[in-house]
Amino acid sequence: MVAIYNYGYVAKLIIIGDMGCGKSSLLRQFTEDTFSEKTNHTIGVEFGTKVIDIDGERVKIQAWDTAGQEDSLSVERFRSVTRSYYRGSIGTIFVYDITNRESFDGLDKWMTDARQLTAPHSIFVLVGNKADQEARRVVSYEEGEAYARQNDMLFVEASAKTGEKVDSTFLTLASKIIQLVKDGVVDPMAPDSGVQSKKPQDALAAAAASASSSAAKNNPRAVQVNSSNPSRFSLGTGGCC
Ligand SMILES: Nc1nc2c(ncn2[C@@H]2O[C@H](COP(=O)(O)OP(=O)(O)O)[C@@H](O)[C@H]2O)c(=O)[nH]1
Ligand SMILES: [Mg+2]
Repeated sequence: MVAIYNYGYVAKLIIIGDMGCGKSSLLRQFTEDTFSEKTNHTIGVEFGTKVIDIDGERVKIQAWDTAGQEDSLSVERFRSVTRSYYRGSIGTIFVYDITNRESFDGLDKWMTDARQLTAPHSIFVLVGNKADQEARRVVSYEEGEAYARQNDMLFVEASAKTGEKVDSTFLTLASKIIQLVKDGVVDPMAPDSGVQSKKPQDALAAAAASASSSAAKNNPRAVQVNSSNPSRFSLGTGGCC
């Protein structure tokens, strides 16, 4: 039986960065259009989802929101927990706080894991959050942009508070992901690719392919006979088709 979904693809993302830079707030602004001055610390890993329309496709974004701890012991413990989430993601959103220099300096440690553990074609986005706090800014736009350029990332300054550039960041990322699928770089039928097709026609094609390969495995003679007797195709026709 083929399940019917109201979206064609599920794309898995991971959101990383130091504690307090606004990861959970960005995700909540995207999924629920809300912002709170007081947020609870994320414990472990949580996730949010939203279905969006992009380039003629309905895509369910499933974003893993991680807990970034401040002290080095927790960072180490936490990093080992999140490592497993990188593997199944197709996009990584790195967040820093434009009013907090340490959160910007901390990007390198997140980058190390992300580079090692994500697929080579995985898309990286750098978000300088809290753009509404211009008076408290300590990291310039140019610094953020340069870091993104050096590390082959998209770059945006956003505000989870006002919603500025939040939806557009997720939409741009989703659009790049769908392009990877359309270009054949990512296989949406491979379980760990970070994008899964939920289209009935893809499920049917996969089921048919697996049925024919298991039929061939169960009955190797049938394959042998056919392939060693090509002339049977011309029987009765007097020629070849
Ligand atoms: N002014 C402002 N505050 C923000 C913004 N994003 C998050 N915050 C605040 O920053 C604090 C930490 O946010 P949170 O989402 O929990 O950060 P996380 O630890 O990275 O998940 C909270 O008090 C939020 O209200 C933003 O864009 N602008
Ligand atoms: Mg959080």
